[in-house]
Amino acid sequence: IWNKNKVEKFTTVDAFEKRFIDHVETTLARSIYNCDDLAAYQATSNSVRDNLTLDLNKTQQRQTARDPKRCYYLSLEFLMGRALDNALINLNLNDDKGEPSSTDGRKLVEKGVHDLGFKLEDVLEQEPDAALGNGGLGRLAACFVDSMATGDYPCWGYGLRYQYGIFAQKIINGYQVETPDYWLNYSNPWEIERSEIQVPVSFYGYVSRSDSDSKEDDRTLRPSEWIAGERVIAVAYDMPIPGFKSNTVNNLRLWGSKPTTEFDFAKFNRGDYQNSLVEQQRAESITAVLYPNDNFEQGKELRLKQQYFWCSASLHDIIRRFKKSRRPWCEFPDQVAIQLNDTHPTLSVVELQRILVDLEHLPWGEAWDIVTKTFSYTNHTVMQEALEKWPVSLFGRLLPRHLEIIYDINWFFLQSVEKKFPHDMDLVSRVSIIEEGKDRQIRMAYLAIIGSHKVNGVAELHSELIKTTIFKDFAKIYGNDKFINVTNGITPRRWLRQANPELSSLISETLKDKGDEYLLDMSRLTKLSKYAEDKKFLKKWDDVKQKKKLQLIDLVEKLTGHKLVSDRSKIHDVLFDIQVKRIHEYKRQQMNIFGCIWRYLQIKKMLGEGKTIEEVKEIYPAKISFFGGKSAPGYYMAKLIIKLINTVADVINNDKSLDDIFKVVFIPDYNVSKAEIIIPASDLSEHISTAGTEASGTSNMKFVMNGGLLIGTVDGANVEITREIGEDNIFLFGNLSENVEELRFNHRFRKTSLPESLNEVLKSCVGDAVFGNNDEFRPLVDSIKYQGDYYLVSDDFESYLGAQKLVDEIYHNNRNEWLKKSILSVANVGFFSSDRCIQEYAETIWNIEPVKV
Ligand code: DL6
Repeated sequence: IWNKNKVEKFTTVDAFEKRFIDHVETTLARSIYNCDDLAAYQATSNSVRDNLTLDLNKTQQRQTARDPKRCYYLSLEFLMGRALDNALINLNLNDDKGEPSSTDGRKLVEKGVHDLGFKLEDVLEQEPDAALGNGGLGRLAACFVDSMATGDYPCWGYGLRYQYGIFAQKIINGYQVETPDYWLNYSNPWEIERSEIQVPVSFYGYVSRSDSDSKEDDRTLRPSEWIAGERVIAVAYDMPIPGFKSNTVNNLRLWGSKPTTEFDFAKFNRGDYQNSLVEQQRAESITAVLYPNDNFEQGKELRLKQQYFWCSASLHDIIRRFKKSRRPWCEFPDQVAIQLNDTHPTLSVVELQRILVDLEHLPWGEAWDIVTKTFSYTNHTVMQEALEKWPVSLFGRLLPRHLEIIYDINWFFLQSVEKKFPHDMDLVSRVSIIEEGKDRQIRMAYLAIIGSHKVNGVAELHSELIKTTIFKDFAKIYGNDKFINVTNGITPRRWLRQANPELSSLISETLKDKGDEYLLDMSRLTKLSKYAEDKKFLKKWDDVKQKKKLQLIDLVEKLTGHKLVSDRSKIHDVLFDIQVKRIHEYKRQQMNIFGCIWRYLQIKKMLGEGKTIEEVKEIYPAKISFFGGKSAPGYYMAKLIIKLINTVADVINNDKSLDDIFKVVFIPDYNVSKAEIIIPASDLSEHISTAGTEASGTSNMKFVMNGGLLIGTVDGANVEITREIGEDNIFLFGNLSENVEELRFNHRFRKTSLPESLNEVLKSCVGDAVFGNNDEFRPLVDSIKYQGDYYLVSDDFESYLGAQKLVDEIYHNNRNEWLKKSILSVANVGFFSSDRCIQEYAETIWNIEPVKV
């Protein structure tokens, strides 16, 4: 009976339409006559999800049968964006085995939706972003799960199902105002609630040890019992992750918290309803919100609770799966690889050791050997303020047994260091997991390094820097084998095919690649080089860009309600210069806006000298500078930068004398779905961090993939981008990372003077000057003039202006040269596919292989 009535995937337009109507009438309980765009989105998503779920089940059965080594990617953030369009692109309409079907799933659904009276575009617009991340780290995780499925790797992601994602940003009077992002408002068709998968997670309490166990000398070797004080339940929510042209659908398991069924009946019985519910609300609060900081750690108890909740539930799940195959524990690392996405999941190292020693009764050494062979750790930042530390007091109260285990891990580790470097007691104290002081702290990065067999940075320069700066001592202790580099990547399915269907079709048409195979094998793009001087092709390439620029104009006009350009037919002459990313002093949006101010002041000077607008345009051709990005809510300087950008925009955009030759725009609420419109529209994008501060950057890769040129410092992945696309095709400027220390020293202890250009700009930002705004921006100005200019704006400003001048010249005087650079950049961007990156992780760190049909 089961076989006869097997549920089938839809593989034809008719079958899709039938499935759609079924969902409208049953799942949504609506009539087809009362079906709006939102209902159409939900019915389409549910129909597509049915297909994915069937493939998810098959993938899991296949993997269970073959029992390969699997990898689990633990990330506190997965910045997925919208799911439907991506699912359509990756939709595999093949029924069962073998090669995935060649039918274009997206076209099929588009036709079905159209037959039913809707436009796919409008339907797609209904979906809220799954914004469960802050920025780079979370979006990287989202690209990775796409590539894992595409490469048929047996990998799962584990994260948290926050009810509120990253806040929505409103700009009111030029200031950022945060509003909650309740993304689950209309239910989420992309998740499968597994109410049967419930894992209890404990907190607080004390450690119990029998008398015979409490001997000082061997306490570490004995299991202990943790008598917990609070218990909550982790419930699994699964998101199917389809691969592109693959039969694999992997799983992203997100945990939601809920109370145990134990209820404070006494309080309830007394009529104290409010308090009887407190415990329940406390349990639910664990996964209520995403912490909105990136590159900064705050030691908040709820955050530590989130981390343990997630690590404990995930490990429990991983172990349950491992135990099914009845292998001995020593085979655990042959079956399981766990990647720590930054230090946030480091508690899982301790939790695994606890489970093995306390619950499975393995000897300490044997357990630790298993642990270190299982874990590996990716570092995403060298910024001191982002390195996670937890006060010992807080930690010990929440996780008393884990604190003991950390002490013991530390004790064994420090012994081994002492043995290896007997005369270097300073080294021993420097590498301790416990930072001594008034308020003792646990250094999570040290724990992650000690508990892992591999540690990687995310771009070559970054991986070198961690070995010579923050983890220098560890590089000395462990040697070069443990510290490796895996340069980041991005998925071309979302960032080229989905974000830029126009460019994608031009590429497939030019490469005669009907099946879009280049999205899997990006080396095929190199064939585009031969068209870099072909006039007809240049025209087509340029047409795509202009179309994307108009789409961005539409978006901005819709969001701000203001007309941005008066004559759309002239857009071809206007250079779109874009900087979109989190707002941070190290990313130097302030330098960009100072550059805008400089441009404005120069234009005004020329006009004041009686030059005509045409004459001005010869030197400062038409340009729009776009900014976008969120600041952490408590980051004062970043918020001031947003206000400055909006203040400058206000003055410039309202200055009629400029006759539209220069505009500045702040795009509110930058997120993944807006990025998909913004990035393809760039002529130029800015990646201008102080050298040595940006670990990699990934938007740089996205812009290049869409034919935008970069202006940037020699930092993060800009270095490898330059190598791949050629230094003639990128506008590099500024000091190198090896000079940063000396420059900072000079600012602090010697007098360094500001360049005249910057002086002039800063003067216009204080007091009652044109951008002064009652001296509001004084702290920004002072940080450069009097407080050491930590981010070296003054050292790089002149060379930044120089690079911008070159940009203007080439864009306006030699458009074909510009287009050639753009084509050559796309032709050589293949290295930055996350497929390459995941393959490197799989081969060099995880030691896993694809599981194909
Ligand atoms: O590795 C992904 C991404 C890098 O591209 C960025 O350069 C880096 O800033 C970012 N880091 C974070 C937060 N880091 N921490 N902790 O998002 O990672």
